[in-house]
Amino acid sequence: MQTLAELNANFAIEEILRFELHESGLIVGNVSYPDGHASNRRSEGQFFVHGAHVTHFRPSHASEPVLFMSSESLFTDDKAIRGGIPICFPWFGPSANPGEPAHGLARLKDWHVSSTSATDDAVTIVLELALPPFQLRFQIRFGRGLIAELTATNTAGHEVTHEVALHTYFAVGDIHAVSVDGDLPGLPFLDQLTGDVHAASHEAIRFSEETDRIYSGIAQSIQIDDGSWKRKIRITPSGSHSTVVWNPWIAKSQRMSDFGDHEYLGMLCIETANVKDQRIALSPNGKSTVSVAIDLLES
Ligand code: TA6
Repeated sequence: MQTLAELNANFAIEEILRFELHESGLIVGNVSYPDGHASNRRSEGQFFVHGAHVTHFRPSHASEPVLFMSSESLFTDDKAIRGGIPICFPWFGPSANPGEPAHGLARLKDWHVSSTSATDDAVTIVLELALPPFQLRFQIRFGRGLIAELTATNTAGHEVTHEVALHTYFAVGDIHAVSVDGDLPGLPFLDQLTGDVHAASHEAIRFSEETDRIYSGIAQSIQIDDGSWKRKIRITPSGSHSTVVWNPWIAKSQRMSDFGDHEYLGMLCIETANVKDQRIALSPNGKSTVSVAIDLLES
């Protein structure tokens, strides 16, 4: 594992990107642009080496962060961070093998920082992880928008399959005043709570109870309309044939020890994924890339 000194010696960018020790002892990369930076595309960002986990993104024109982070999140080697963008790989949901963690292993591993760079428009960080039989490469681009891109390569000598989800937690002012529109309402979905498959509703998605849905099909553009904070977030997936929509609501929030009982009011997960029937099969040396671009629209 790379030490803090090695990371700062090899990958820090003066005044823009610095690696620090989080109070938990985990290593975190903090991204900001100096005041007065020539570009108005500056943004704040944060990611952990643990899980290659993006935990903060706030473009300069935003008064609130775009990503949600639970105030109860644990920051330990054996747990996933609760919020930001957990990387679910190589399986989604519970494992078929007892004793294995939900949502795969990638979000529980320490990744290797392999490159960092900055232009006037953005700061880009690349992290990698060997997770046999896969090699993973995760690229984070903090600019006026945020782009997260995961590439999986099959390093086995035979075909392998995997599921993947960029399990993004979005911060909202009040879930009761949120609607989700764009391509999702035009797709059928599996209700994970009942097992029922529903035809496309063709109506904006609203929230009044625990919601856990897997939309099947290609969604080119998804929009969160936050009536409370009076802002819109545009989500542009790529390489994704599934989209998961989740809000735990009251009872599940109370059952989650790393999530505040009332935090369901201020968050919503829209996850760019390939899961269940949309799992990915890779031939030897085959690659698959899934990415999501997140933009806070000018209100
Ligand atoms: O993406 C929705 C979901 O699968 C929910 O069923 C819920 O379990 C959520 O993920 C969080 O999972 P986690 O393992 O991060 O607590």
